[in-house]
Amino acid sequence: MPQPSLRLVLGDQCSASLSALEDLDPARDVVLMMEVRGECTYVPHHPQKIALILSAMRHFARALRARGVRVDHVALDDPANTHSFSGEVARAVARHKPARIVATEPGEWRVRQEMEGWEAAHGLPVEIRDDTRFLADLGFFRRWAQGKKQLRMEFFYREMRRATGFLMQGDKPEGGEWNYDAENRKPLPKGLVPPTPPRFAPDEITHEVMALVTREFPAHFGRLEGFNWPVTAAEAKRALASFITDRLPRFGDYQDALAEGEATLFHSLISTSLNIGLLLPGEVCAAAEEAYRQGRVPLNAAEGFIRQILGWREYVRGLYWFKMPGYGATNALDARRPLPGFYWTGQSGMRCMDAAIGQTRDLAYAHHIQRLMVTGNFALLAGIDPLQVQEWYLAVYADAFEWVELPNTHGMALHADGGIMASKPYAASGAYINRMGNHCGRCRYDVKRATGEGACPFNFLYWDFIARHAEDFAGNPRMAMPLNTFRKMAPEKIAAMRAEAAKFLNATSSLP
Ligand code: FAD
Ligand code: DLZ
Ligand code: SF4
Repeated sequence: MPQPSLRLVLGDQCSASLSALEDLDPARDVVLMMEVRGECTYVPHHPQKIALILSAMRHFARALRARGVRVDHVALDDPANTHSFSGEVARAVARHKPARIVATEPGEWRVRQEMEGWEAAHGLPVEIRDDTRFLADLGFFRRWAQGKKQLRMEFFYREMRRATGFLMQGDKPEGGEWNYDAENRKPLPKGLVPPTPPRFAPDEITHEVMALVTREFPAHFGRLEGFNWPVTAAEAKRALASFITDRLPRFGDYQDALAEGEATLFHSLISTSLNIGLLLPGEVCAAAEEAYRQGRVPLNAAEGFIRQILGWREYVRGLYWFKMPGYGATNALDARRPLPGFYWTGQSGMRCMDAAIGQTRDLAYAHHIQRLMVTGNFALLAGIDPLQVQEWYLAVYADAFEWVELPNTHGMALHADGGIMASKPYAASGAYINRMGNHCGRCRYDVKRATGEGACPFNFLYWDFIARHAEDFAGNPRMAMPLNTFRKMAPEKIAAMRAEAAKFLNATSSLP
């Protein structure tokens, strides 16, 4: 019998078109899938994220076997499991005596490093193939980024529009503009109820995995009941279709809205499916464009949505690999405070924060504005240590993998990269949260006050942040407005807000 190729499929690689499966010979090769504790605990992942990955892996293994492929699937509760990728590859090499190992590049630097050690460890060729499930290969990003001082997503996105032809009329953008964001900043009007997303009832495999996760990871933050993520490509396609019909038409309008009791608004909820390979970005963009061309959705919605995938998603992935290793290690704003305990309890007393954290606990999901302008903004203003914030975001969201989580947290939310990703920090006072949502009306804090009894913490923390970094941002034209306002403020008012901020921040260390 000829020696097999050992083909690896990691938990976020559940795609039939995976490069590691190209040229697979079912009569000879073995696909290795490894459920390992190390990947479940290197940060304490939300139970829904672990269940999603394990269930998707088991469903994918079943689909491969149905095609006649030999799958060696190591279960989490297999007593012989070594619980690391390297340990399981070593055991599989001993079992199958392969001629070579074939993998697709992983989504995290640390795993890539691990893979690169296997050739020497086993005396076998290890072929690490490109991840072709993205629309831009890493060389395309590198060529675009090389030599540029600033790496702005908007310009990368235009290159991607030209390269792929999405929403183009010849060499011009559809409708004459590249970006319709000016139309996309509406709060949710009273009486408009967003449609309920579809339900994906757990099947036998998912139930089994949920029981396993409950048993194995009882202390991890997050609720498992109510698990509702697609775990197969067929389910993910249904999720996409329902989004395109029910929510995409208004996606653009309410993309930046925040609303009490509305966890998902008009968002797509497809990041988990994209990130573990149940959907491909090309099919998602094509579906949105088709709906626009058929007159089912307006251009501001189709463009705004396609930009998230073709622009932001591809851009952060390129940026991650372009800047690693070391991207996450900078701390440009010298933020040193520990992460307050209320990021885990959802009991800060700030209604906007507790809503975002509470739904994160229940759903392993928060939409972009909650992640960026509520929990991210708070961490930025309060000067929380980027490493601790990064770990939190990586642990608590079902869609979190370092290639996408790190640039969003470190670069976009915390400005800890010194402005590589964003030309100015996404810092905002309570006025922004009040304008975009309806949390403030029912909050114990007063969004109109910046000092004194009941003052909104986002207000005094905002001005404390500006005061701390006035020098750092002095040369940044995009910060001229807040800096001018700050310079015109009475020194006593600044002193009062800063004292309030210090008192509040010191108290947060003693909160749960
Ligand atoms: P929608 O709002 O419907 O957007 C559609 C799709 O566009 C998303 O599914 C996603 O694939 C893509 N997208 C949108 N914004 C971004 C972005 N900034 N970067 C990359 N892709 C984007 N996204 C993740 O997938 N994983 C993460 O770990 C993650 N961490 C984040 C951390 C912070 C601090 C911030 C500010 C953003 C983070 N994002 C992350 C980006 C974004 O918030 C999520 O992709 C989005 O909320 C997922 O929900 P959705 O599928 O309903 O998205
Ligand atoms: C996130 C995750 C978890 C929780 N568990 C597994 C697992 O048991 N087996 C596996 O192959 N992958 C898992 N993953 C996804 C990996 O962490 C992911 O493939 C790497 O971080 C690279 O992106
Ligand atoms: Fe958040 Fe301040 Fe509004 Fe309360 S008043 S919900 S803390 S912004």
